[in-house]
Amino acid sequence: PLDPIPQPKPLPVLGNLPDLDAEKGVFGLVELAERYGPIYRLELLGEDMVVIGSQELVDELCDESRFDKKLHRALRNVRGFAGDGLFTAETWEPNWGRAHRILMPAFGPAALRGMFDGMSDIAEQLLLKWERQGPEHRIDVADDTTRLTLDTIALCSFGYRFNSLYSEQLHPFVGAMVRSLVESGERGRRLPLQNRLMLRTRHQYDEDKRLMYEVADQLIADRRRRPLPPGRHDILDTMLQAADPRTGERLTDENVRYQLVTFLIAGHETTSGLLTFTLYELLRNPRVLEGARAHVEEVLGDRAPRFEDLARLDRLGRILQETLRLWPTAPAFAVQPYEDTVIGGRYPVRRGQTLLVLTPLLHRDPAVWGPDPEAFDPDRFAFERAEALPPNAWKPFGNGQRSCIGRGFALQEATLFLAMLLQRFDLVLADADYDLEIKQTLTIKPEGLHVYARRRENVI
Ligand code: MNH
Repeated sequence: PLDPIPQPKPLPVLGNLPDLDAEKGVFGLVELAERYGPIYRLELLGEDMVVIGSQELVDELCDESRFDKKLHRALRNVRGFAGDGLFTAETWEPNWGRAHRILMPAFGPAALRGMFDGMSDIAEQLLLKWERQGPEHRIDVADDTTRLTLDTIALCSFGYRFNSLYSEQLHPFVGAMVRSLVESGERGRRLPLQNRLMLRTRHQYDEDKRLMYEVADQLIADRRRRPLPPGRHDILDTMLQAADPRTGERLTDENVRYQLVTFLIAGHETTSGLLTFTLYELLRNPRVLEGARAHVEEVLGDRAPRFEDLARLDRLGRILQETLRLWPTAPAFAVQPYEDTVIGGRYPVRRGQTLLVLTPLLHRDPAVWGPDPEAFDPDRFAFERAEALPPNAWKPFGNGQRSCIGRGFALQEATLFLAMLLQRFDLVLADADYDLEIKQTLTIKPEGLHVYARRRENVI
């Protein structure tokens, strides 16, 4: 017995566009689930999409023998500038497998250890800046963590210093990237004719793309001119030199350019969002904050963190996990069936159809997270409780072979920064009545969160 997938009644041409509150973005989709349930269908400007957000259904979709990543419309638009880089390549494209095999080890445990010093270097820059600005300076958290994560990914993977923490203006790459991401989202909400008529917007988009490629090509040219000293390696090196262990082939220069743009984008937007949401939650949950501080004091005392300490800072790890549960900064990913099939035992779906896993909804499934899924409780990830979670209940990094290559990198960077921050500063919310406001591009990030950082009395 098959059931149709619930769907709001579509209008001609516009389909379900009017059903969605565009202002609310991905949380508009979460709201629709209150009316239509954890699986519902939407037709949005020709894209037929099934939105899914229960653990039971998502667990089925995570079966890689039946489902592959889908480049949904927003990702196809990102592909307009990220080309066939890892994030926006189809799984069947030879360049995906090639880059996947070449780059996976470059983000493995051994490589992450080698990046520790670079991460400390940039974290130190930001904390020093906060110290020097003094306790009365309003810190724009999202802005400063964006500088932190952009500089960190560029230094650790390409040996390049954007020096964002030493300049008033963010590097032009960031502006170009944010505008392009916003535009690739908006394009998906406009009719094709509208898109063609918006000449100024198209011109800006082309300009931004040109600028991002210029930055990437410059990094490649610089490295060719000045190779790293013998015995040293980084990700850029691996991209330019390593051969695919399966085929012996190397990445083309064009593909390396796309990978650079991809890593710069994927490598900082999400992590700065994670750090901003984490500070937001810590400030709202003083007991968790105090617990975290005590934990850092116990593990580190007043000395600078070392690589070996990271594994022992497990409470910080759980705080990050819980933050990613409520605020998964890359808030959706899509899969498609290899063949026409039935999901949940009763809903027919077609080969190639977009099945959008809505992570903020999945992460609030009451069957998994209990009657109060909104409560911020890092102990949900304490050992025994984490063991008891059903499979695929927590997916902030996507699924399987197409999951995030930078997961270890992001968590290491965030843990280190958080530890150093808690060691040195007491944070105070600058606006006691701050209401969470979320800014969305492809990612989500709190907007307008300001804090004061007051130096604590210790030697570090
Ligand atoms: Mn990341 C894929 C989330 C940090 C580079 N990342 C994904 C996906 C999610 C994701 C979700 C899967 C997307 C999809 O299925 O369409 N990523 C995150 C989050 C953080 C993050 C929540 C930080 C927090 N990502 C990073 C960092 C890097 C990075 C840091 C780079 C260093 N991510 C990638 C790349 C992919 C990806 C590259 C694509 C991997 C592939 O498909 O082969």
